[in-house]
Amino acid sequence: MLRVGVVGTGMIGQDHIRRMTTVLAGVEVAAVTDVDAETAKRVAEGLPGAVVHGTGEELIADPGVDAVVVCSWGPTHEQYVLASIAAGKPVFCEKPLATTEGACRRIVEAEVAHGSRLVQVGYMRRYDEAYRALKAVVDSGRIGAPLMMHCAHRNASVPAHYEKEMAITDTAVHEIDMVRWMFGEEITATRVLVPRRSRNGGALQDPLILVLETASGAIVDVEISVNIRYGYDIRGEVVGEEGTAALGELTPVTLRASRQLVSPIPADWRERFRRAYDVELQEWVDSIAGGGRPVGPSAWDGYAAAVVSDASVAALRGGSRVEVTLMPRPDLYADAA
Ligand code: NAD
Ligand code: ISE
Repeated sequence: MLRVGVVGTGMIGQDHIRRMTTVLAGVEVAAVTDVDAETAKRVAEGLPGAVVHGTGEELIADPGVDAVVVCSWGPTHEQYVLASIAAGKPVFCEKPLATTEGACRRIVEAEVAHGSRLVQVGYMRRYDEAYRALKAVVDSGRIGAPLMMHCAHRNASVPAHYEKEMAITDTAVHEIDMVRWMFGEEITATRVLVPRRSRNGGALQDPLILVLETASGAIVDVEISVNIRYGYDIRGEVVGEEGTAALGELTPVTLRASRQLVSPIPADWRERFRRAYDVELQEWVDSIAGGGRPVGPSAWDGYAAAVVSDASVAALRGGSRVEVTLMPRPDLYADAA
């Protein structure tokens, strides 16, 4: 049984604890911590035998913790991932790996110095049935060479602590990672278009459109809306030389009544990606059980997404096209996307 310690017991921390304790096999939650000690204590009440630690560092050092799941705010990820690597413990870090290129680079360098993979990043779209089916079509060649992709990432609302640039660093990073994986190549340049502001977005610049260029010359547009009100809506359509392929509508039932066609829309990411998170974490547990290495999205993937994210923030601030340059990829990540 893999004994996991969870750092950060907010929304996704609690959701991952629920799945590790009631859905997945071969894993138990042995320890939790949160800067909000009351939240950690309350969450631990539902976890018989789990220890509540005062800090993430104490949790990581606990000999009763075999592996770490980091679910705290993005800017705090670096310290916990670096501490896990220093302790030689596998660490699943929710996205983004860290919020800046520099922080991700330090993580990559620490893992390379360690000499084997310990880090996996929570880019769960790679585990989603619809995204996997879309990639299978693209890889099959059935629509010819991919030329463009149109994406929309719409949140009904976002928490009060969500700041302007998080539309890129916390939300669009999902598409940034997905595009690298879907197209099997790096993103080489980015621009950000700024439409008229939604009155639902308060001080946020909402919506935004990212325009990403890939190494082969494909162009991907990504609409980011974070106060769309009507639900959580994730879209993607790849345009190829011979056809197009799009993420399917995921609803299990559509209702025709009263002269209307009705199908439900997920409330948020927990509902839309429920199964993807299950598969992602079960595969992570299975990969590291018995001393194995993680095989999912790596620190390199987290680094590459952060470089594009930083470039997009610069493009948003400066209003121009920004080129993306990655450092040479270390051999440790030779099989990365
Ligand atoms: P949240 O605010 O609900 O929870 C974060 C928790 O971390 C809070 O309880 C907070 O007190 C705690 N925290 C903050 N700083 C800390 C620190 N230094 N040490 C320990 N705990 C600390 O936020 P959330 O929505 O659960 O997001 C958490 C992370 O998960 C973010 O990185 C976010 O991007 C990511 N996330 C990923 C997905 C996904 O689809 N993969 C979905 C939601 C959130
Ligand atoms: C959140 O952190 C997530 O990762 C969700 O998947 C995303 O839709 C949301 O915009 C982020 O804030």
